[in-house]
Amino acid sequence: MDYQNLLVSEANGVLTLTLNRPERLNAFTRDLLDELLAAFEAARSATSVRAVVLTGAGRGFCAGADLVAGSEAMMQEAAFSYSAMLKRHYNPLILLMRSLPKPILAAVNGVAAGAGMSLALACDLRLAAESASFTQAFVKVGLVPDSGSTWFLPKLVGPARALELMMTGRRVTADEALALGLANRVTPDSNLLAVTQEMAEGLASGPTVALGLIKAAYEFGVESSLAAALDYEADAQDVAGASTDHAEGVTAFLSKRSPSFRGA
Ligand code: LHQ
Repeated sequence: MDYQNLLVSEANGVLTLTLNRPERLNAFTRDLLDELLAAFEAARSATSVRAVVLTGAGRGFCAGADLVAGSEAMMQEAAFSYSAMLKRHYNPLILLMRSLPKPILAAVNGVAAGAGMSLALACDLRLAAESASFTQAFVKVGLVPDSGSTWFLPKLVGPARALELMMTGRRVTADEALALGLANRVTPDSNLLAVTQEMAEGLASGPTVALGLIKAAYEFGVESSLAAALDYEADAQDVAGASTDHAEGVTAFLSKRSPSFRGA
């Protein structure tokens, strides 16, 4: 696919997707969302891709819905509705990211606002540059959190803090995001991509089948009863146990050497 709003590169098992509308802090248009969806679909089937990094070009990560494009569409399209827009372009992307059986790391290089913050929350790990920030900007323009923020945020920071962030829309610095459990790590601005790539390569050289199952089992576990989670884990263990990487992991342990996982 020929991407107009996205930069795509691959190195050492890591696919990097860079949102590329820097003049609008990488705010979402339908085209950008559709390109992201296509890129994640391609990442799902590409066996060479074993981890994905998501970042933004310029000084922003993603400023959420493009309010200029949104108001133009509202004026021009009689049938325009936020609900239809979310269900058609945003929600499938968030669901695809959560079901992708490969780790997704957000390299949050600048502000992540509104649905741009939801995008960061939909990743498995968030590494933030010192100058990055997070804001549930929806309320500032009289909207409600969407693209998964109502689901992700309470799980990460707890209900009291989630409601505060959603109701005030206040901007959270990278250091506060780390303290709240929103970010996994904060790095100097100049190191963000190198540190993220290093971490992504570590995951990309891991047992990809198990990592995909960990993601699915985590998602299932947080929503289920203990009995159901135990069953899910047991079934997932059968699948992981049949992988060649499991055999390699055990052989390497017994031989007192580092495992060489192939991702199968
Ligand atoms: C922007 C944007 C932007 C366009 C900065 N759009 N141009 C989903 C789908 C369906 C329905 C509706 O809702 C949603 C979910 C949502 O995401 S709603 C929330 C939408 N996002 C926002 O409300 C955030 C709006 N932006 C801001 O509040 C600020 O720009 C932040 C806090 C992100 C950054 O502030 P600054 O660092 O001071 O940058 P800036 O405001 O100067 O922005 C730089 C440029 O980017 C500027 O353009 P200009 O031509 O003046 O240089 C902004 O107009 C443009 N920009 N966000 N969402």
